[in-house]
Amino acid sequence: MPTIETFINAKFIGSFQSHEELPADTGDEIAFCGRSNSGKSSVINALTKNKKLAKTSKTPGRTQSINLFCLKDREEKRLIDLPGYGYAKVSKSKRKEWGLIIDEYLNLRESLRGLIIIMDIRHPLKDSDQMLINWCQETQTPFLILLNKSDKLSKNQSHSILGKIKKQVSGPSVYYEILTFSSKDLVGLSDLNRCLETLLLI
Ligand SMILES: Nc1nc2c(ncn2[C@@H]2O[C@H](COP(=O)(O)OP(=O)(O)OP(=O)(O)O)[C@@H](O)[C@H]2O)c(=O)[nH]1
Ligand SMILES: [Mg+2]
Repeated sequence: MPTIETFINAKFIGSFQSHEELPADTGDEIAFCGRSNSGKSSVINALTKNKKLAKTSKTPGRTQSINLFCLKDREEKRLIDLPGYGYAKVSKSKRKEWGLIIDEYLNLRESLRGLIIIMDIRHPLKDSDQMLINWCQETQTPFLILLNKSDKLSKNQSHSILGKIKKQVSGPSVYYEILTFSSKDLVGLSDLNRCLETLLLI
């Protein structure tokens, strides 16, 4: 399959409020997670070349449930848009609820094959990001870190942050990569395609 075509025309399956509501736990899934407003939904739209597929917003807290998408013609291969964590302005009870949704998804979903951890390159590696990385290392779950919104910085600045993050993220051997990315100008898109194909299609 030609790299750039794989994720185009992905389809929306549905939006689910909890782990119990999710469709059958068979096939393979890659979950997009990270802090609120880091650009998880935008990355899915960049990847699938469909700006309307996952709902995005300037206001953090847009994605409030687990949203499932499947590849065109391959319904058993799915992309998962998770709610964001760490957004201080939503109520404590909402934050707890979203945290629970994410925790349950990560810990109970058998189809999960890897995580795409998305950070705003200007605010990388917050505690919650580090917790996700630790979880991946402990559970031997492959992960890919996208330092998103790199269009907001110069190439030099982005490169230097990439170098720093690479030094800070190390640990037990599990497949991982770290890329600078921009869902606005599509920097890193072909590398994202390549990594996702490795995680999802092999
Ligand atoms: N400049 C720039 N803006 C971006 C980029 N990616 C996303 N954004 C913007 O960041 C805001 C948040 O994007 P979303 O994709 O909704 O972020 P999210 O992580 O899904 O947010 P929640 O669902 O609220 O957790 C939107 O205004 C996007 O247009 C990027 O690469 N560059
Ligand atoms: Mg979102």
